[in-house]
Amino acid sequence: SGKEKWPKGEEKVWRAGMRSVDKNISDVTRSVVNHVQTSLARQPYNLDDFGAYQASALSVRDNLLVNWNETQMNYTRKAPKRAYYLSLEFLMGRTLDNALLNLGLKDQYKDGVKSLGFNMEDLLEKERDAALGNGGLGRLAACYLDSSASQELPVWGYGLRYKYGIFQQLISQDGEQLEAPDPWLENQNPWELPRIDVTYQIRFYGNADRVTDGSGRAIWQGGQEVLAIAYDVMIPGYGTKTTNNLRLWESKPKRGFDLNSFNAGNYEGAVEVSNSADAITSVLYPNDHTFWTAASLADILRRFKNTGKPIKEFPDYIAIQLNDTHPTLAIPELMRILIDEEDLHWNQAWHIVTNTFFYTNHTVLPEALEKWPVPLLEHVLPRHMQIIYDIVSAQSYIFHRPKLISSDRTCMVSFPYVHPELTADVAPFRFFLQAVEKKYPGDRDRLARMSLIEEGAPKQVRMAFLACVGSRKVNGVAELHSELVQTTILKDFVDFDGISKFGNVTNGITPRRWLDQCNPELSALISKTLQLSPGAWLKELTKLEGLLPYAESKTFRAEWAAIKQRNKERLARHVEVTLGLKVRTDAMYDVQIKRLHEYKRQTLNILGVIHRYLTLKSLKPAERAKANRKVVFFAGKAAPAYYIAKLTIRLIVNVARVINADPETNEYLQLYFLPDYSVSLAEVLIPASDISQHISTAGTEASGTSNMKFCLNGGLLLGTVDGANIEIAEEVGESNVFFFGHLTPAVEDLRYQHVYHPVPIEQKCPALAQVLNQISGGLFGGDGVYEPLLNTIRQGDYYLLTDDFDSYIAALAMVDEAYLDKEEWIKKSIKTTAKMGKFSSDRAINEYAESYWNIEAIPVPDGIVA
Ligand code: GLS
Repeated sequence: SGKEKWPKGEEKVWRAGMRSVDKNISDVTRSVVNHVQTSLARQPYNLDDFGAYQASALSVRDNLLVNWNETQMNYTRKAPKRAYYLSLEFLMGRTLDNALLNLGLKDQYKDGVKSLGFNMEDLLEKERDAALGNGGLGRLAACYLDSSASQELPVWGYGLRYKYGIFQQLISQDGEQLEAPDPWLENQNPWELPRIDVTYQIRFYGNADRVTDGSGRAIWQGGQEVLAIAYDVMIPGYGTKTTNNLRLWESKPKRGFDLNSFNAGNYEGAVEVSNSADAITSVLYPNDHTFWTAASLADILRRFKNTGKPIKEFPDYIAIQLNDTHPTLAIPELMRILIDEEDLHWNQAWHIVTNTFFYTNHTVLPEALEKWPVPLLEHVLPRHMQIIYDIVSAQSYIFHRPKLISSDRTCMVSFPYVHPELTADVAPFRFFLQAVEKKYPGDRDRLARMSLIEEGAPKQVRMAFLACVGSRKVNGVAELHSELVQTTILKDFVDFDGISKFGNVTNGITPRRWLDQCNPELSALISKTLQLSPGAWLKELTKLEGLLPYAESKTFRAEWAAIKQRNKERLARHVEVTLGLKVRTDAMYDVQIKRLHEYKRQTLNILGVIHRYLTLKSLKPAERAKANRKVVFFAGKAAPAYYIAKLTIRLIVNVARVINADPETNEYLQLYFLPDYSVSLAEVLIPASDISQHISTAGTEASGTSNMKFCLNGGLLLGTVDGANIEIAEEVGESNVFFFGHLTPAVEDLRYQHVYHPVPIEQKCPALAQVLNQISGGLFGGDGVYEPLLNTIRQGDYYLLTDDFDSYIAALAMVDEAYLDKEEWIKKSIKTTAKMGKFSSDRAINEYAESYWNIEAIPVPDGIVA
């Protein structure tokens, strides 16, 4: 009505937007206004930032949909080989800014919403993170989707549509982590499309009866069925029309099924049996796991069948990547489909399976290797358990008669697969035992070690072994890690299968989100300096090397440093707005952000901070005034049942209280624990960092990916010789990283010494002893609450803090010294960014595409795909 106010923007723009014929209004503005009216059914005069975000998102989605449709049509028409990335986690973060960047529409939308009275930066903040994962593994999956689409590769992701993202972390008055649910879909999610037309029925429980014709087939019936419904998330490539798909499955009860048992977002239940890193999903929910792997396979098979190709060509057209062992049941599931539904011979099915799957291992920590109890699997998935037993025996059969399987799929040799013993639980093992026995006579240990099924009460299926034997290739995620996979957890399989099955693909990160989006000023400076469009180097990241000569230019260094400074100010503003705390910006920013875990050694960091504090306190004021000013940031979540990790958070928070309130020292040292770490928080923290810490006990961090993000943004690295730190140092040069600590080969012996020849800490590491005594003595309060944490160091010290503390302190001192020479420091920073090209996820995904999946880019032609 004429009396309504139009507080946002100009009335005439809104009115023009409502009349589709008005030529004076941009398409973007019109489309946003249109969504306000029709999709949101709201009026401009009471539209808030959230509404404007929603309307903008829906409008951007329209653009994505057009490209998405064309991409899918193009794939259907060309029917190329495709790859599918099966992952229980996709840590997507926010979408709007990324979609705008990839579509090349950032400026148009910025102007469009501005003409309606809104500021795009405020709207971006209204989006909730899609946090369907724990940490690096889930974020890696998200980076790989971005790179696949950007490289125009026919890759789809498959995952689970959790109703709850990872818990929201709150910090209580006394510094304890509290967990609150994250019902991220509460406000509707504009980025997904429900596909009620794409559903599958997935069976659980019931009975599997073998058919007695020697074919290995079975009939699985009874039990219960659940419905899987597809939700599609569009994944736009950067600077290309290609828009791939991430298909997430939602479960729906079919006839009164107890939905609660499918609530994968129920983290409280999920963590009960686990205290390992990133372990929420490693909990034993075979129903959850199978539900989505089964739905994904059914979907993949249906698409394949639509091409009209014969089933034996399945591996010529499909590659399936298992992101860790979580989706491993896809292996027996595909066997089941091929044998029971497609009537294939067992050995034909096995041949197809072992040429279709690829397995990436993401950790060698024994406690994180999945094992599922046999009785549970037998109950929930009786047919799958049967097949796993069959795989054990078939492995031995193939092993005995390798010639029977021809590598040429077109003339597959079919041998009769007769297994009179198959119904007997353990009988199939005989074959396996015989096979191993034959190759390694008398080596009973090896035999027990290699079995897919671990003896014990109950017996357990070793999922990593199943993934390994069922896959064509197995890889680790950084050079050191891949070597450890081959020489430790899967060593026997390397001996058995040969080394050629094993490889390495060092992880990568997408420079679109992790440089251009999170650090727009630096990105602009790089484009200007290289005299390239952003697209020219963001898609060919090794071009950053062109920055090297500019490290010698004083003006360039000044610009570089000024951007770092403004990023610190942006972070300080963020902390002030969200926590009400004032952070100084005239200091070095030292950041450690990752899941809380003993192996990642946040404890080492906080003990180092206390050591620094005690040292500062002991100095005379004149001496203290020479100290390097430093602000230390921590962020990260602890698994809700991981007692020691939660205690570490509590210690950090309480040390921060004491240190920040100490007028003698707080000019020189401040400490912050930022709650509720997320992708979006990382985007603010990383560009502000001068130095970041990646200080895992050598051999424990498979790769790490935040190390790459910091270095790409010109933050230097303080770390151990572990994971991808090693390859980063190889690229940027050892003089530009700060390494300390014992090396991987020493770890085993050091642990042995701790157990059998313990030396008192006072003697071994007096500086550390002093720190521990201060904590015990109550300097940070707690009334003895930290003793269990301190005892992990005093007794056993599995993560080798007493061994590495002194060299850690020495490395910190080197960092301080280096930072005092500002010009040299900036040079290091520039050189580091310049040499990070290798760590683009584009490189990594191309390695998977070429060396593993054998797929090619399928560009979407200009014009409409017919
Ligand atoms: C992880 C590793 O712990 C990380 O080192 C690695 O960077 C990441 C991606 O490969 O995978 N493994 C895991 O279980 N969670 C991870 O983040």
